[in-house]
Amino acid sequence: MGACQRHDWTAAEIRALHDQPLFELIDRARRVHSEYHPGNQVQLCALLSVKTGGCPEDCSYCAQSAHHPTAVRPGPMMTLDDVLQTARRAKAAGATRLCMGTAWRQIKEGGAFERVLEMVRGVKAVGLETCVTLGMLERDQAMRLKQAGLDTYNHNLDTSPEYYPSVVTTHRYEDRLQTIRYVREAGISVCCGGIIGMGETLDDRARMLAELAKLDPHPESVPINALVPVPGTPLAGNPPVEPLEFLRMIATTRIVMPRAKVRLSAGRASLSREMQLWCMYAGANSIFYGEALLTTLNAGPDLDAAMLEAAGLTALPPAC
Ligand code: SAM
Ligand code: DTB
Ligand code: SF4
Repeated sequence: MGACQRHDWTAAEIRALHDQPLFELIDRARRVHSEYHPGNQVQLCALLSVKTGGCPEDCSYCAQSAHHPTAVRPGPMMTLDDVLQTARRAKAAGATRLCMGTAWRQIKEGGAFERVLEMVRGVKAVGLETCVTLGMLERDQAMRLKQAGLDTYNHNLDTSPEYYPSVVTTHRYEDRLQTIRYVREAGISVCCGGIIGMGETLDDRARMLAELAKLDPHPESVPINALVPVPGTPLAGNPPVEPLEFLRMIATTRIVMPRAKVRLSAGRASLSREMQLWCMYAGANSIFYGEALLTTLNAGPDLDAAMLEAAGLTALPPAC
């Protein structure tokens, strides 16, 4: 069990894991997965953009940045009623968690944050785990989210510290880490991962995993996103991520952070269902479940339910 929370993984070690012959990588990841996550269960998380577009940040992958001429138009914040209706529908469709996102640089005090707190209380009362992703926050805001019943906060490191400034210039890697510290201190579980396919090297991917593994404890969930190239963003023309690279990244994440839920996240819809199942075999045990991600399409619950059934996988019950 000593290896279950190693925080001193070097990028070179991770790179060596990642680059080993594929079947050896998959075998090792599968052994870790079976030991720490027996039972063929997959967490089904619904995702909802409660405040879309017009974000002041310049993240070069993002459809919602006001810096990029994308098709996304800034919209008003959703009403509590509409969110609760979505939550009830997501629950009926089989989701166990609702993750609510806002296109904010950071949380600001005022009506919008108060409404998010109501959303957290309301979604919890519907019987779903709650997760929000609201950008940067302060210590007391994390405390207030915790008091409202928030289970998890998503805030990704997204890439390596070295590559981050090539992707985002309006905030720093250190800002991301500080937010994660506040979330942890408030006793909220941490969902933190990244994106592949933004032009980073394999060493950057390894360094990102090393940064994630430095977090003590490891993040409770680690979303691995493949870039969804959004027209109008600077990364719109990036070549698609090779499915086998997605698989290697998932397997490596599983080995480095054995206890984490590894989420096969954005980009999943462009994988065949066989490749999605290989990713689950090699360590993914969580997916976004529903018609849409934030501004782009997801695989859809009907296809997903059929895929899970075909493989004898079942939904992980909610922890709350
Ligand atoms: N504004 C908040 C923030 O940046 O943390 C929350 C919303 S932001 C859209 C959440 C995460 O979605 C990002 O950190 C990134 O990992 C992921 N994401 C956004 N656009 C993406 C894209 N086009 N492809 C893959 N992942 C993406
Ligand atoms: C995460 O790591 N991926 C999700 C969630 N956390 C908030 C977002 C994916 C967004 C994909 C692009 C879009 O739909 O705009
Ligand atoms: Fe998109 Fe979040 Fe960056 Fe804003 S802070 S541009 S919503 S990823």
